Amino acid sequence: MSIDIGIIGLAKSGRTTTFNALTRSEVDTGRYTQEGLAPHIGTANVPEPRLKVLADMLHPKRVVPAVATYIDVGASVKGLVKDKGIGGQLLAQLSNVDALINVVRAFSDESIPHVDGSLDIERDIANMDLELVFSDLALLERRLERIEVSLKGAKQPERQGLLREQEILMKIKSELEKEVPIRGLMLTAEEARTIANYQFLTAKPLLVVVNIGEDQLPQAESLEAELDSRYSRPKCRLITLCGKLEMELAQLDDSAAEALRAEYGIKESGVERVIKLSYELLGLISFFTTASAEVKAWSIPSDTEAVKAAGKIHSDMERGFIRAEVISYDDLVKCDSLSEARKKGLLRLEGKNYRVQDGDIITFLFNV
Ligand SMILES: Nc1nc2c(ncn2[C@@H]2O[C@H](COP(=O)(O)OP(=O)(O)O)[C@@H](O)[C@H]2O)c(=O)[nH]1
Ligand SMILES: [Mg+2]
Repeated sequence: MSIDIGIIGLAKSGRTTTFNALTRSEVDTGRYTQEGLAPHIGTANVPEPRLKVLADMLHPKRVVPAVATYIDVGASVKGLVKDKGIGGQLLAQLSNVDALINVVRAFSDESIPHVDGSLDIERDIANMDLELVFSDLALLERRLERIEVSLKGAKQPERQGLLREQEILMKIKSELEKEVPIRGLMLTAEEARTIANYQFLTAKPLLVVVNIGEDQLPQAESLEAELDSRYSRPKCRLITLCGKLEMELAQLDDSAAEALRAEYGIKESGVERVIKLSYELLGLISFFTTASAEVKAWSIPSDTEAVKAAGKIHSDMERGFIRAEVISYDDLVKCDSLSEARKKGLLRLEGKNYRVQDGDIITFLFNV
């Protein structure tokens, strides 16, 4: 089960271009995608420099990075609620993702008119935020209506539960009406549990990708800093990315890409930054396994219990979990090999409830 990230944005903002860059795909860009068409789905390796260090030390047959899945839903999210279009397929696709990327156009190109007539980054960001709020409000209202109906025939204790849910939803509704996204609310555990099933769009972490043109590259950093400071909000980040150039870079092999990046004076791969930021927003950490001559990276939410981490690899491992043999990345690197670490007694045995730490190298012991 990988992490799914949905790409939204206005038409012609560069969603498919960004998707291609992230997933090294070669989907046609510049085509008007119609509602109802299948989304583009692709995966990207999660950048993890420690994986290479481990591979150099352990000489595995295979090195397997964690992957993130990106979904370019295609159809414009604008007017989702009005046309009821979002009610169907688009909302279904979006409600299942773990985080959203909103691609906002900053590049200018007269041959590609902006769908709203003019370039305005902040307007586009605000409009999308509003669309997501509208979508959640529509969902909330439908649920509230159903609660009303159920309440008519409900007896205790079902009645009690419905009233409590109604109360929580009303509270969230009043915040949404003030245009406060759910991700910005401090929810109690009970409130969070109640709304978890609805997959509200404004509850998902949001990464705003400002798609700049090649000519804007020299200002990329200052533009990002300026917009980010004005747009800083909980569980939201903003980044500038030259989608078109990153898409070209993604089609090259690593050394050619590096050379071209140097030519443009780009220090770090923009695509890698996007993937890393989405991971940070989701609060994910990495752990590693080294079984079967494979070094593998896995991503899990921080504070995950060992038994759940095992389940990420295989449900049998979760069910038959006995213990985990764990060493931290730093300890292993100091020892230079697992056998040396074992000699020094640095491998710990941990139980089901051990909270996996970022960088742990783990061998799960289980029986089925
Ligand atoms: N000049 C320029 N054109 C771009 C850039 N990013 C995307 N485009 C172009 O904008 C058009 C729409 O891009 P596309 O990714 O298909 O947008 P989508 O409708 O949001 O999926 C295509 O012709 C792209 O080549 C950019 O950074 N600079
Ligand atoms: Mg597209």
